[in-house]
Amino acid sequence: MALDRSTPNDLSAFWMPFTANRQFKKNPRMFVSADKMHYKTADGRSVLDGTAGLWCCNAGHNSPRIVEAIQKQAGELDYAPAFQMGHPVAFELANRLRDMAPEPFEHVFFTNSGSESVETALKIAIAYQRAIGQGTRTRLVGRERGYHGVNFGGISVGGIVNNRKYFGTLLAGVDHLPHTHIKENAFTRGQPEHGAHLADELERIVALHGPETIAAVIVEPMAGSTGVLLPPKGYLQRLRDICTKHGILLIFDEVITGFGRLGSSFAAEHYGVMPDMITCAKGLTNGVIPMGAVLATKEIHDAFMQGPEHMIELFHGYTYSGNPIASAAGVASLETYKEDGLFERAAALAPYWEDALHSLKDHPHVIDIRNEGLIGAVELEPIAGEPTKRAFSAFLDCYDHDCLIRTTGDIIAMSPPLIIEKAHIDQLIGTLGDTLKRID
Ligand code: PXG
Repeated sequence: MALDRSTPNDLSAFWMPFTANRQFKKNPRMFVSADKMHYKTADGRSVLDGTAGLWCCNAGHNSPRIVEAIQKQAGELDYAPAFQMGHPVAFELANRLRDMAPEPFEHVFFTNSGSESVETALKIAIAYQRAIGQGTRTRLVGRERGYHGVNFGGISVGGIVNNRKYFGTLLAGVDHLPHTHIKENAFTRGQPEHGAHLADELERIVALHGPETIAAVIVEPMAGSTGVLLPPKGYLQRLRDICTKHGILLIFDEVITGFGRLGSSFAAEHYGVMPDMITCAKGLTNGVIPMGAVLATKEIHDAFMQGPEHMIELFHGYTYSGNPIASAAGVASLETYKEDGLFERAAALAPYWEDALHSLKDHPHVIDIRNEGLIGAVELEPIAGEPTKRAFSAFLDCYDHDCLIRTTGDIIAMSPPLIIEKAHIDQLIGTLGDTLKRID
């Protein structure tokens, strides 16, 4: 008998991630299938995906090359040991990723998520400094309102209070830059004018501890999770210059901004500022199979390639690093992005997206609108004494009207698949506009 997937009868066992579990289980919102720009709900509605899942399904859903590649790989080589053994697909994906990435990135370390990519990059940074005789460099610098996943390294360098305060002492030796979200920039289209000087705070941290204690700075070039906070013009270059001056590695966490979201392969290319490492995940496999990666320069990689050849050079890795099926999904995803010209498509649609978003300026509750590439945020005035409630109401109302959006605090964030059509943009923004008029 066919399994009826539409009506699970017991929701209690699954402790859902980053979810209001009790609220959800009283009024479940279930997706049972997806194709291209739409999810199908358990009650048969078609919901427009305004978020590419969780910023990951850049090629849309049920993308044929990816589906086929996974099916084929599962029947050919399902799993191979990841340590001291190889298989061709992981090497192929690493090569394709290198070819797609900006020039300095020649080496790829595979992980299974954005969080693991962050832990991996932080560990490589500290170990690299030690390998080049800079073993006193163990401090890490993150940024307020930064999101770098949910593992201990990531929440330590991250700057989201609720993700940190419940979980004990975290990593020692971490400092935070100020975030770049300043009021003067409200309603800016694209990169804001004000705030490059906020990068100079790094000089203050360097002066406080001494440059010889700092291994790396990690930032999202554009902070996605905390509500689409854009880098002010000149900010990233200033960070780069200060890091270079003091021998500090710069890591861009591109888990969201990678794979076309801003209209180019990575934000590093989009903003024309090169870090020393890039972390990525999500769009690497179109979100279909868990996988992440760290891209490193030749300089970083080669620093480890010393000592006896039979010795492991980096004591780090995961059972599923470069998993065959994930690698096959990755190869097919990168092929799809390239063959279908999706990064160029995102860049071409960005002005239409920007105009549509900013048409919401005079709608009720709206206090700021931000955009870059195919990312958009609409910030709402919080209800006094009840933060997050207004945006959550907007999320529920949009869902009831067949559109999926995301919220963080009182900010609505949207990041549609790069295959979106203008008519879908009209529907998404039109629905959100109606929602803003309906909610309290
Ligand atoms: N770094 C960045 C910049 C991210 O955005 C992670 C690391 C962690 O990735 P994993 O794969 O471990 O979840 C992320 C993830 C949202 C949202 O709604 C954002 C993320 C995940 C889920 C929801 O903004 N970002």
